Parts: sequence; C-alpha cells; structure tokens
Amino acid sequence: MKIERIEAIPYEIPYVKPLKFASGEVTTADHVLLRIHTDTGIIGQADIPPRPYTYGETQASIVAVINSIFAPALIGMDPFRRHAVQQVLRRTVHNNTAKGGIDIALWDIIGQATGNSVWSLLGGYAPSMRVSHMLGFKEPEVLLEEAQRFGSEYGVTTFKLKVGRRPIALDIEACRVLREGLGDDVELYLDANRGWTANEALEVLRRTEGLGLSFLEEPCDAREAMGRRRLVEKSSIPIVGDESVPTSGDVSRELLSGGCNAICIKTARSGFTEAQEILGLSTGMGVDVYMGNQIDTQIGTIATIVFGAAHEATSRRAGELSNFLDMADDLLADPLVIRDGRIDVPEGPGVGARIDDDKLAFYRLDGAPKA
Ligand code: MUC
Ligand code: MG
Repeated sequence: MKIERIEAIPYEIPYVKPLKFASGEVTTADHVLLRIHTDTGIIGQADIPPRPYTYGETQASIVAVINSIFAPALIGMDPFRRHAVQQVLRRTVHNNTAKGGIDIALWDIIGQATGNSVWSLLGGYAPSMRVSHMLGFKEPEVLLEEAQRFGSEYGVTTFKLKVGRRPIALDIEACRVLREGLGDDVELYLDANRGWTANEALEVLRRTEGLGLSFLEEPCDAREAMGRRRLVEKSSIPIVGDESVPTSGDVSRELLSGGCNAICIKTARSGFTEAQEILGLSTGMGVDVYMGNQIDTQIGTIATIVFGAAHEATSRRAGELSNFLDMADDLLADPLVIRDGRIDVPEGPGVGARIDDDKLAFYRLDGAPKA
C-alpha cells in the first residue's frame, strides 16, 4: 500500500460558549481536517487543532507545513511503516499537531486495512473512558452552576479549573466555592497554563491547602527550571507537565530535571506513536498520567478516547473529553454521547470517526464547491 495524496482542509465552526484560560481564548474551531489517501482507496483522517498562543501553530501554518514539507516527503511511502514516517517528521523540530494528525491518520489507515479498531491495535484495555470537564474563566458561582449541571446531566464527577494570569485571590475563591458546592467526592484539579510564577503557585497551594485538589498543571514556565524544581519539591500534590511535554524527549527532560512529576498526554500534539512512547516512559518512571484536551472537536476527542481507553494507565483517571459540547456544530456524523460520566469507544475498523461530508462541504474554507 502507498500514500498517494494528502489533503489538509481548513474549516471553521464557531463556539456557542467560548473557552477562556490564562494563555488564550477559543471562540472558533479554526481547525484542519487531514485526509491521507492511499492507492487502495482507503483514506485515513484526523483533526488538527492550532493553538497559536501555546505552540505557535496556526491554521495557515499547519496547511503550509503539510503541503510544502511533510506531504512531498510522505507520498509514495507505505502507511504501515509508521516509524519510517516518524523519522521524516522528526527532522522538523516543532509543528507538533501537524505531525500528530499525520500519525493518527496513518493508524486510521492501518486499522481499516486490517479490519481492526485502532483501540484494539493499541491495546484495547477498556470499552469506555471516564470524562473530566474543563471549567474556563468565569465567576465562581457560574462555575459551580456549570459543574453541577455536568454532574446532573452527564454524571461527570471530575473537573479541571482553569486558573492563572489574574489576581490569585479570584482563583482561590473559585476553588473554595467549587469544593464547598460540589462536596468532597468530586475530583478537582487546576491548570494555570504558565500564568503564575513558581512563587505564586506555591502561595496558591498554601492557601488552598485542605481543599483536596489532586493536581496542578503547568503552573509556570517550565523553562524557569529552578523555580519549577523548587515547586515540585515543595508541593504536596503532583505538578503536571502539559505544553512543556509534547514529545517523549521533553517528558524525559522534565521528569529527570524535576520540572514536573505527572504528565498530561494529548494525542492532538503527540499522535498515537509518540503518545505511546510518552506513556511508556511515564509509567516506567512511576508517575501519574491523564489524557488532556487541546480544545478538541468530536473527531479529536475520539482520538483521545481511542488512545486513553486502549491503555490501563490512562484509563485510571478521567480524560478531558467534553470541550466539544460548547461548539455550535461538528463534522462528526454520529455525535458522541456522555452517559454516566463516560464515553464509549466507537465501534468498527480504524479510529472510528465518520465525517459528515455535507457538513465538511459547508464549513470548509478552501473554496471547494458546496455540496
Ligand atoms: C489545556 O490543558 O491547557 C488550552 C490550550 C491548549 O492547548 O489546551 C488547552 C487546555
Ligand atoms: Mg493544560
């Protein structure tokens, strides 16, 4: 089998409720749908979310790097030779979500060609995944209402609160209101997206002592190595690497230098192949992992579920799988359902994301004729 053609299709779907956090705000899913065509007619697909304020990738840069650098090198290659493809992609240092999408689309092709679900090929551990819901910047009472609604409507009992780059008293108050309103059985953790200094993070940890927070994600810039190391040493809860650890090399550097002691895995930026390396490294070193969300569509969320539910360590904790609920629409033909706090792994060969072609024709931005 050979890769014949690669399409990077820019599209745009608005958000009904924007998500605001320390490093940026998402009001529109201005993503890229990747389609890798093979000479057998099998097409592998993946969704690619640009996060310019975090990684510097934009919709235009993703389309450009795929069309001008990756596609010319990959056309003619056998999609089963994933590690040969990885070597081509790794010649370029960054562009992580473009690479992640290519890897996921290759797994999709391999699944379809062999008649297997990618979930089973990766490990097939659990048939569903528990959902964690991400709470953006809002007044504490509004956050509490949102969390309570997610509890009653979807059975969700794990919440990640976005904090940072605003007065820390506001963040501390939000933690207190959520804990008091939700009770002790709900899991709460924080993500500051580098919005604090290490000292501010230590102050927040001191002033939220007793509120039962389980993790603190990317509190400050990991490049401020001594501050991070001091924070990790002094914190009573794990300090999680997120945007500082898109590759297994980043994970080993941060874990070995004491910059974090837990890892957030995101398939959008690591694909499945690199995410498996990250997972093996993390479990081998005995640190906690959980599946994060790069403000993914339902197509991206399926990739997270397929990977997270395929492995035991990523199934232990709830994965962040609910951001798509705030979008006005989606390209996925069969909408995902959150029931009893969980989402099922999709059935059938490949990754399992079936695209609605009419919706794609409607939302794509590259001038293709509307269906
Ligand atoms: C998160 O965990 O940081 C915000 C930016 C991004 O890339 O992912 C989100 C959520
Ligand atoms: Mg994060």
